[in-house]
Amino acid sequence: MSATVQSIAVAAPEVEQDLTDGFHLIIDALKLNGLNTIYGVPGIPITDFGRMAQAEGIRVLSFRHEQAAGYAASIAGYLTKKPGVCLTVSAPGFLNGLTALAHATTNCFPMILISGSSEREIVDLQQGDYEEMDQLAIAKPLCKAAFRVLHAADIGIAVARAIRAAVSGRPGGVYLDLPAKLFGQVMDAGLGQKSLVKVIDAAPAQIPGPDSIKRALDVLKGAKRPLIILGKGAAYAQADDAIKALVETSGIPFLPMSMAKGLLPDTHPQCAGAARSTVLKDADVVMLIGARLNWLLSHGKGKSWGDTPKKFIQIDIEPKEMDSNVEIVAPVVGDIGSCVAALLDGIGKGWTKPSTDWTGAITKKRDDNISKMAPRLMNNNSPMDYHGALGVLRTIIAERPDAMLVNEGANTLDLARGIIDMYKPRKRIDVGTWGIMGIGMGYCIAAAIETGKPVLAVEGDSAFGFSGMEVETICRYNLPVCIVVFNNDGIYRGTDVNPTGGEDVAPTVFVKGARYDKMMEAFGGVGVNVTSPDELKRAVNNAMDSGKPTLINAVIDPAAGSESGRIGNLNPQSVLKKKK
Ligand code: ADP
Ligand code: TPW
Ligand code: MG
Repeated sequence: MSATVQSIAVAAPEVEQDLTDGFHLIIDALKLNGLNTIYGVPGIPITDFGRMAQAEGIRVLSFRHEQAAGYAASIAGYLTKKPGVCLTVSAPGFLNGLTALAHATTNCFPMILISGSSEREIVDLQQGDYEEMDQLAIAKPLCKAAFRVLHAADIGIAVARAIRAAVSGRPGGVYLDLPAKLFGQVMDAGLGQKSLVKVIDAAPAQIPGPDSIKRALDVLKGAKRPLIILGKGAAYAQADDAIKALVETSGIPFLPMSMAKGLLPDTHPQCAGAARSTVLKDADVVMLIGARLNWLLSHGKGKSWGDTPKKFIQIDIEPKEMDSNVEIVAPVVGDIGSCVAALLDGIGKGWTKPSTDWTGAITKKRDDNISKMAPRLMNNNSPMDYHGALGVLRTIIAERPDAMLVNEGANTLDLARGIIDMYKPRKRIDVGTWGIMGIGMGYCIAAAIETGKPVLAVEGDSAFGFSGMEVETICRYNLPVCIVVFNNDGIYRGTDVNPTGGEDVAPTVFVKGARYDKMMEAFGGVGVNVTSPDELKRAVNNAMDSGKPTLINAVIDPAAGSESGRIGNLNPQSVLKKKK
């Protein structure tokens, strides 16, 4: 009897074919490749996709704006070496996410922007679909690669290509265009499963040529005043032990770029961070490790590099980076782990450390600068100046070196970078290559999610405003994020006046005495208003101990900042301006 029943049950599936669809295949492809977190904003045509992804165990974090979700994905890529995934709706959602995709590409962070889109036949005939836009064409010039998938059977390959493009070679942003109909397309489940690709060795080691290593070592050996500059590429590479060994074995002073701070502690005896202008001027050989000679290093020439002739050695995975601004006498092309290991190998044999004339001069300069700054960091002025407030945060990070530090603003950025020492790799994340405002809350969210560590965000009041609505997201997911808003009533300073005497305030000025802390309270988080460094210290420590979402409105003297922070030299000003 039971056999008869069974045979009927067995026969049935042969008739009713086992099916899968685009929704499931995309989810399966992401999961198969260890992409388990999505940052995005729901809507047509990806609402159900987000729901189903959550149901299948992917962490789906819903933001208030795609740009913040995109920035979160970009920094997730930086922190994990796996592409961060951002999911958006078509046209406007896509465009909102696109800024972050371009940012990821510019900063060499791996990221995949997945956007729903309209059907080709309507877009190409420009028939005016709901949120119609030729997204693929628009994305292409702004990212490393862009792909569109029209058939469910191609999803596996498309996701694999996107992952490889994002993480191999110089990392960057990839756009994946998914037209609405793709999600519902069905196919045989077995064939679907077979079509998925688990990417093997997505970012293969790139071994430098032995000649390039020998050339670099010869140049280094001929140096009297060598310097190593560590960039965020070195931090990204996660070759921390090899880099430490190279720096310490060679005895060469090092200068960390902003996000490379902490790769070796800023308090390391060889750290030249507090003697930056001296080492740039006086070094005769400079070895760049994962740092480009772009505007952040004055293009490798001009006044800040002084009169001493320089020879540059550059370690980078991107061959085209060599000679981009000045001649590189010893290009070393490869991944940083492999290049640094090879250099270390070569250095072992008969290496002489730099003279104490050079290292001693740097140490003296550094110690002088640090002791000159020390009293300013201890002031307890109210309203606060930047130094008093940052002196407190400097101590807090020294006591909590595992915390993630997010930083944006102008004065708030430049002064925090100089004052707050970092102790561990990849703890400081900031405005990056573009000096972009708006990364703040997205970075906080991704930093908390990806690292599980408490996050301290040091935010200019203007900078904070670009992504401020995401405090709701932070409260909703109950993330251990403490945001300190340096509230100086505006951009750079809150003291500008409208020269016409008209009713409008000056373009750089905000509402005076604004209370950003109330925004946090609106969503159930903790809001605190502080007016002195002592109060600030207490509030931040409370927040970091409790792990509760907290926003501290730190009242800063509106006259304390300077125009454009430390990069006023890049700010064009009319010589024809009327003198007051
Ligand atoms: P910073 O702003 O800190 O000076 P940049 O973003 O200008 O740093 O430079 C980072 C560089 O690191 C880029 O040129 C990029 O190609 C390179 N890079 C990124 N990852 C690696 C890696 N794994 N190996 C070698 N170079 C890398
Ligand atoms: C996307 C231009 C650079 S810095 C800044 C702006 C608007 C804000 C500075 O004020 P803040 O800091 O944050 O209050 P502080 O301490 O000096 O008062 N749009 C984008 N990126 C940039 N960089 C800008 C505008 C800018
Ligand atoms: Mg400000």
